[in-house]
Amino acid sequence: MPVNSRTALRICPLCEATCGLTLTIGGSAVTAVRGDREDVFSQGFICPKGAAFGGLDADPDRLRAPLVRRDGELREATWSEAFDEIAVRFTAVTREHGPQSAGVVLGNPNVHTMAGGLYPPLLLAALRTRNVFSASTLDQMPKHVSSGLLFGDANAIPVPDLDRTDHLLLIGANPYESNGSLCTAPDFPGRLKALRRRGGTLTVIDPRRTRTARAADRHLAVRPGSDALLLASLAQVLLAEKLADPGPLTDLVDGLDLLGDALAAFTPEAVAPACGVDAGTLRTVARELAAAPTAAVYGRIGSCTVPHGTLASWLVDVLNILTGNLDRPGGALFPLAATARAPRTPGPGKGFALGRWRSRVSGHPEAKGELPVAALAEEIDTPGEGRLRALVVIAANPVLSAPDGDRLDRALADHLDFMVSVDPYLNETSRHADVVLPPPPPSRSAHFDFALATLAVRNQVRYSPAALPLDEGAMDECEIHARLVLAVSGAHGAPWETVDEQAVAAALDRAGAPRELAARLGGTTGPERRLDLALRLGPYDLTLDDVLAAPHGIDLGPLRPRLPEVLKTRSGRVELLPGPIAADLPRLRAALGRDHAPLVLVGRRHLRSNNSWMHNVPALKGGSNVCTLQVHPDDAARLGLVHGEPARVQAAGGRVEAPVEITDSVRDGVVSLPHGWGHGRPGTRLSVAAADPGVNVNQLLDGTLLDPLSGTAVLNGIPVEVTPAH
Ligand SMILES: Nc1nc2c(c(=O)[nH]1)N[C@H]1C(S)=C(S)[C@@H](COP(=O)(O)OP(=O)(O)OC[C@H]3O[C@@H](n4cnc5c(=O)[nH]c(N)nc54)[C@H](O)[C@@H]3O)O[C@H]1N2
Ligand SMILES: Nc1nc2c(c(=O)[nH]1)N[C@H]1C(S)=C(S)[C@@H](COP(=O)(O)OP(=O)(O)OC[C@H]3O[C@@H](n4cnc5c(=O)[nH]c(N)nc54)[C@H](O)[C@@H]3O)O[C@H]1N2
Ligand code: SF4
Ligand SMILES: [Mo]
Repeated sequence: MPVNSRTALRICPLCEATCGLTLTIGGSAVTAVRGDREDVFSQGFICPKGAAFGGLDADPDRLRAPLVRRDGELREATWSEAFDEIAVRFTAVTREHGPQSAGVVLGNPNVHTMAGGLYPPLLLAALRTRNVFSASTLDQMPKHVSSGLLFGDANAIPVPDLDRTDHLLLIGANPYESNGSLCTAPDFPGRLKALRRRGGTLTVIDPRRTRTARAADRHLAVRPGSDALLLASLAQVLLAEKLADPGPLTDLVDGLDLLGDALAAFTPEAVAPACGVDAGTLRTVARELAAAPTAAVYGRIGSCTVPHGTLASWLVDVLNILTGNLDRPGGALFPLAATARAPRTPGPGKGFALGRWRSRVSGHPEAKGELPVAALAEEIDTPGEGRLRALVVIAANPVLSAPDGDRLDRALADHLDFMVSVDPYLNETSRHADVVLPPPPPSRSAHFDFALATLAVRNQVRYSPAALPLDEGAMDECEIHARLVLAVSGAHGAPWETVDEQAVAAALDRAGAPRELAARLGGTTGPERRLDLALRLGPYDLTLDDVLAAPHGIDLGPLRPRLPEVLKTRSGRVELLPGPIAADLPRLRAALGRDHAPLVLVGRRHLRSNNSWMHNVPALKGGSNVCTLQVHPDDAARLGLVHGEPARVQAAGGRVEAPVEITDSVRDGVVSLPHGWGHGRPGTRLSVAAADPGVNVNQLLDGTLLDPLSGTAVLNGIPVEVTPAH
């Protein structure tokens, strides 16, 4: 290391694996990055995105000052000019048109920043709007709804006990590229290898033979969108062959007696044609699942962003319950994070309600307080009482990440009275904002994983203070969020610290703790004080000082059974066949007899890409490397497609052109394009990404296909037509 260099530790915020990084700092720059071998959780693991961490600091396109629109153009402004503009113009809209004229869009990086963990609830409370949209309805909302219905808590998501299980059934996930999701596990691939080394079995269900599938004992190339049928057949076999044995869970579960009838139609023979997997294999998988000493069923994106996403998510846990694997080591367990509220006394809870209100235009039911992001454009561009006129967008790029981005693009350009983006880039979405508030790069912010620790395969706690001071004129993202809360709620003049102090007081009241505790809190900033409070009120008797004294983290042990204290259903028990699920089963039965489309589209992720961003980091650039249309050789021959030549893909929402990649890693009848590409629109400032832009797969969707229970967009299994493009 050069003499004037030092190192600093920082948890990586770039995916859900939360690896500990060791940054080399030379002067005021990150000059090298490696995995922190002493990190209690990640033990030195790092991937190419983590290695590109310093590229985020170095990016010349990154915004370094707020932008305010003047005479139609976004111009650099001071922070106080930017917040003044919001205070005047945002509140003018809500004063005239009421609270429902305001909306909030929250994107994926909010689960990866301290600000995103601490302030959005305060913003929503200040705005009192029902127009809340997030990446969840492009992602995991089906799992929240299924957990809400089964366990009474939408955030109680069991995670597979990767390090101890004997048998993992992995559905619609490709952790060799994604590094895992709703299952925080640094070096997920290494943990899968260890599973097989200790004699365990890995089965992967995916229409593509992914890197994860290639590392498995068995790969079932399922037809897209049919996982709920497949999983229902596994449950049907367990019930019909009397293999179902919830063990000690039996006394905690309601509705077991009704499940046999509810799933009777879904025999392996009945689902096999729709799933494209033979009945004998399905029976074998079910029997092996029952026979394994311990097993865990885990489903992700491919099982969520499909027409029966909530049913598939529910069936994942039904299988965990029927095999006695829920809440036991080696099965699927509920993590206990250091900032979790202290465990409740077992007994009846408030339960989980769906559809407490509906969206204005299409009448979509809310789920977990959110409306489908696929309906955002119509809420803005459809005239009438209650139209969405003022928008706050935080760390989101729905013009690329959500269905029918062109319609949303026009809606943002033509129909909004006012828009704020909190984003470090002028991208396809933020280019429409009237005010852009840019946060600093991760090296300049402190980090704590409030959300991901509740999904981790091992209980542990780690905190990273900022590795570098803020640049001159920059503002910490926590302060940006706090000032935004003040600006939109008409309290513009107040010091931003009051936002945190009010949050501290409210948290103390909620916990029934004395207000005097506030005076004893450590930390040098408002967010640190709130973290200290959450740790003190949490289940491990920790303080911020304890965590600061352990820079590589504190291991809090393997996951432990704790189902009774998790349950918040009205019955105080697991509700195995909740009403909304039972009511949706006829729709699944109807899918049994339906003809499948001859050609359908699925997505995919690449290790060196991250949703719609990071394509401006030179180490990770390159739409043409990855944004290809994968086609099975038989389909290519039938359709006259040539490897490397462009193909035109046409679907209900529009058409795109992409180069053909002929590969037998996709099953026949399936083509695949990754998402997050399609850069280079006028007014964006992403020069590296724009030079090799790729195409926007979501332009093929019209936004009408949703999983009805969760409002999640159907992004996989889309009927398409493909022709040569020349
Ligand atoms: N077809 C298809 N579409 C998909 C998916 C798919 O599988 N297929 N996946 C979906 C999924 S799972 C998700 S999560 C969504 C993601 O979709 P989004 O959440 O809309 O978008 P991201 O691409 O993650 O972009 C996040 C934005 O956050 C900004 N950002 C980065 N770091 C920070 C930060 O520290 N602070 C702030 N304030 N902003 C930051 C980036 O510049 C970028 O503009 O995409 C979804 N879209
Ligand atoms: N490198 C990288 N890592 C990421 C991200 C990224 O963009 N890049 N994004 C992050 C985010 S926001 C998320 S949510 C996670 C997602 O993490 P994962 O869920 O692991 O995401 P994918 O890698 O897209 O894997 C989904 C798999 O589902 C398959 N699939 C598609 N349709 C179906 C279907 O109908 N049934 C079944 N069984 N499978 C199907 C696809 O072929 C694909 O292999 O990854 C996170 N990590
Ligand atoms: S796996 Fe995820 S958390 Fe780990 S270094 Fe890569 S991007 Fe960062
Ligand atoms: Mo996601």
